[in-house]
Amino acid sequence: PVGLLVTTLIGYFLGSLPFGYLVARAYGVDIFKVGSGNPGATNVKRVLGEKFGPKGKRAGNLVFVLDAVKGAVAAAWPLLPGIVLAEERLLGLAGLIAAVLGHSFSCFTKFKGGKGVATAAGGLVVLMPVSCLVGALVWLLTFATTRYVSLGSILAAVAVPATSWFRLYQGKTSLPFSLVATALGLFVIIRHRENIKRLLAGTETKFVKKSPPAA
Ligand code: NKO
Repeated sequence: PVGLLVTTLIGYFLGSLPFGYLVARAYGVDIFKVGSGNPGATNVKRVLGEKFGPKGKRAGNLVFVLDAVKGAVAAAWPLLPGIVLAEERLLGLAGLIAAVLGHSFSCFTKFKGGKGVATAAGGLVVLMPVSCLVGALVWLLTFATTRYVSLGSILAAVAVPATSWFRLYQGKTSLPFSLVATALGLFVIIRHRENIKRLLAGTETKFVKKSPPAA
């Protein structure tokens, strides 16, 4: 129980680190007030890319890396050799859930936050690499064909638990992993509810490469 408490608190703290907000603020932008209003990598890249060009786009990529790394660290540290916390492997799952909740309800930004995609992906790389790989492929394929980042995230959030349940059926994973994959998937989908409304209404923003102005 002490292990669970410590893992959860550290996970929540790491997840709360508001990298999207901080990186945008370094460029003088309040990310909660522009674009989709989401402090995630997509909106930072969208908004800073428009204002500052390639440098701004790189800032968006940096937010993805930082948000993913905090999820990975929250999930991985309880599993490091030499760290003896009673329930061991399952604690990584608790750390990841706490990190995603921290990311979305950050104690540093008045309990506002992002949609949890990058943070979940970082933790899943560590804890469920196969399901994560399938999710990433679904994300890439969806984005490449539709240019909707949000739809990619939503379908990845279906693919990750689906893969995990299939692996449970194959005897290659255990129930807690499939349950956590399902919880994370549902959470990510619920966080995209405004995107879902826009997708259905046909008003969701596509992530388009700006073509250079005609000569
Ligand atoms: O601003 O509302 P917006 O259009 O920004 O943003 C919607 C977007 C929010 O998410 C992000 C993070 C972008 C990360 C993209 C990398 C995707 C790698 C996919 C790995 C699959 C893991 C899915 C985990 C679900 C449980 O969606």
